[in-house]
Amino acid sequence: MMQEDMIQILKPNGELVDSALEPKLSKEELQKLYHSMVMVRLLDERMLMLQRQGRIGFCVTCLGQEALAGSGLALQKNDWVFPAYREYVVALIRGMPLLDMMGQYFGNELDPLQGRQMPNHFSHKETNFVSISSPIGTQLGHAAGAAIASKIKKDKNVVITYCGDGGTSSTDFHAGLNMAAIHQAPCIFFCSNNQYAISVPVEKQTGVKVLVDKAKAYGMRGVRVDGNDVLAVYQVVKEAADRAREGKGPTFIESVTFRMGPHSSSDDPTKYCPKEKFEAWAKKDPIQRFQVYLEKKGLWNEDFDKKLKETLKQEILEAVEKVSKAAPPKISTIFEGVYQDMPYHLKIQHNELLEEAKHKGEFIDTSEKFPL
Ligand SMILES: Cc1ncc(C[n+]2csc(CCOP(=O)(O)OP(=O)(O)O)c2C)c(N)n1
Repeated sequence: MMQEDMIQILKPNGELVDSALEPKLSKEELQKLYHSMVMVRLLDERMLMLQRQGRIGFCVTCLGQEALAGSGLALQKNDWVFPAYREYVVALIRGMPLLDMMGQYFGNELDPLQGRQMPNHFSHKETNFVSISSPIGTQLGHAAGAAIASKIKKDKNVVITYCGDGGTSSTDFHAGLNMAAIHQAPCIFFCSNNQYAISVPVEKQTGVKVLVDKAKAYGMRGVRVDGNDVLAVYQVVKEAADRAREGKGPTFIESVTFRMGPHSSSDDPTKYCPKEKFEAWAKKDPIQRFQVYLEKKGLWNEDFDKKLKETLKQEILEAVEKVSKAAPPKISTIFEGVYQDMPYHLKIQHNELLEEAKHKGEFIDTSEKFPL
């Protein structure tokens, strides 16, 4: 496949490439897409700010990759998501509450994970959003396994998993795609080719010209899509999910996009990425492109946008306000959550920890707050 080949429904200027390709989405679905894309952009800006202020330890952003929302909308409620770390817009659009997300950033008693994961490594049971993997690629094998299980159980659930361009060079990429293809499992491998794996550009990452060609090696259907076109992302994932549900096997999707921010709050992209690249990709912004489409449909104007952003910013500020005041997780939580009934050796360790902390004067409070 050539580099310029990719499925596109909206041109970078927001016009339809061909009206016959336009997905039949309701007004509510289009609004849901826009709402989640704007929400995640505002959330990213705020969280990066809080990290710089030292109020949270770490964050990853999805700046420029908000069209990932389309993949979340294309799934059904009981489908499973095995994410990398940039796809929390998928969790948002599938219904993960903002307060749970905020709790996870702060890692306190309002964190559903009680501070056991790195910040920004969400998981949400109710929406089948499995814990974000930090080690590159591990989620691909987990997803293949879950998809094989779904096939055996005949439950018609589809599994989607995500990785970056760097993720396609991992050993788990091979293991995951190979297993899913052998078993014709209902699995979608969604690769966001955002051009960099931290500081390594994609051309130094792999010998192939386009990542979608890797699908061929596994005898898997491959699709290349404009990753800044939310309608195209929705459409290719919907098709892949329909095929998977009908027993037609897995699909590998290369979504061509660009990371418009740092790799994480610990990175400075100006050290390795020429500013011309940022300028060129800014013209393909997924949110602006979608705005033009929505405006033509009578679903967007500047006044509406201003009000929406004010409302969402307020929602974020209220969540920050509420969560940042919460207490640390209870110290007993380090011993809970693994076994249904705490085994005796953990009970001993638990009591020893309380005693030792008391002895050192670190805390004597039996409300069992972490001595942080
Ligand atoms: C197995 C493993 N090796 C190295 C790392 C360190 N690391 C974290 S993110 C990253 C780059 C990943 O790039 P890519 O897959 O393209 O995803 P992106 O961050 O661009 O979304 C690396 C090397 C890791 N987390 N796990």
